[in-house]
Amino acid sequence: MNLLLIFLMFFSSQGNKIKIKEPWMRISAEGQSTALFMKIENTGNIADTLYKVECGFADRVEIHETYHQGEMMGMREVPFIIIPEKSTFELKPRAHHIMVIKLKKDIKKGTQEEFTLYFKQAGKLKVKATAQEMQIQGMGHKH
Ligand SMILES: [Cu+2]
Repeated sequence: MNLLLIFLMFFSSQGNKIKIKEPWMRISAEGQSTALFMKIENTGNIADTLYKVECGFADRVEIHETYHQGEMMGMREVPFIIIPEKSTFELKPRAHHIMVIKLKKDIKKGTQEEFTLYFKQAGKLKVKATAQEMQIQGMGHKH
């Protein structure tokens, strides 16, 4: 059976089993980057995969993970995040996050911006994230 057909079968049988909770992003300025965080709850009986994120106000959006190398902490792009069935995956500072690179405008505290998330099973989901100050000290986010 071809992959597209399998995809369509899952798509039609799954319904909306993915719930996005508490989406927020770090305040930032035009020309710089920010990061988007949220909890992704999968209430379905099969795993789902987040493989792409888009927004209309940045040059590029990537899915990132952080890693440790001795004393150093870095981050790198990953092609997707798998959310196992009946579980919640949390994107948070110092862990997985959505990197929003080269902003076309300032992201001020309290403003809301829309993102589109693409899941293999749940399809396309739109979320509105609220801009907040980063709570954790010493979090460097350099590109
Ligand atoms: Cu990053």
